[in-house]
Amino acid sequence: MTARSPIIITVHHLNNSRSQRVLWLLEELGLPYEIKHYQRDAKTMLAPPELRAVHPLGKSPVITDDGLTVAESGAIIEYLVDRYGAGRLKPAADSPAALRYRYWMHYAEGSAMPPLLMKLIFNRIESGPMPFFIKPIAKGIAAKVKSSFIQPQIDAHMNFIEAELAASGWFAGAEFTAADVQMSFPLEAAAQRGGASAKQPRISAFLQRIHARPAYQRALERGGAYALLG
Ligand SMILES: N[C@@H](CCC(=O)N[C@@H](CS)C(=O)NCC(=O)O)C(=O)O
Repeated sequence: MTARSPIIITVHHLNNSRSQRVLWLLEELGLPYEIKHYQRDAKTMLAPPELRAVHPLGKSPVITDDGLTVAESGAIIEYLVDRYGAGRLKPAADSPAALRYRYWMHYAEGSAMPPLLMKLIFNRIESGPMPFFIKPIAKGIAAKVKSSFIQPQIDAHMNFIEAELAASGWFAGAEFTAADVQMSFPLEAAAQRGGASAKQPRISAFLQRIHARPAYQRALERGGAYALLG
């Protein structure tokens, strides 16, 4: 009988990014892992080219494990929970919470993040360098797009999420699951970009609860500073 090789999951971790939630999940599951750190370019905020050697898109998070490379936060989270969770952090397959789990796992990146990303881009257009004679026009267009389209979209999502949290305070059923880990990033980004407000006390309470979890704290210690872009 040959001994099973020990698990060595490598998280290719970009500073101030979505990969923080993968570290958090690994801490929640108590799995051994190593971190390979990558720093954003200070000017463009893009990932360094080395990350493209791991995965062609060069985005974070991406993990390598047992000869596999897994990209895309939702796919990584589902892979880790399904392969190593032994039933933890996931509702039972035939329970009503299972569909909610799947829904939020997709919704986070598929629906919640696009308007938040647009807000980040348009904030940067407003504040970025440009010739003085274009600045008033560019700022006017950015402000108009934000107020007429982006912010109403974000408000609709935040109000929807606020209502959905009413049942238990968690996204998929009565218990904390990996869907809460996946949903943490859009809510942290919204809090940073002025999307979640005092009008959404359940979202604020959710963020406070997750930030107080020992596993979340340990992930911060291992991952280093985590300040989302505004
Ligand atoms: N939907 C993807 C998004 C990946 C993504 O855009 N990651 C950002 C970090 S939060 C990134 O790598 N940005 C740097 C770049 O695009 O160069 C996921 O959830 O994994």
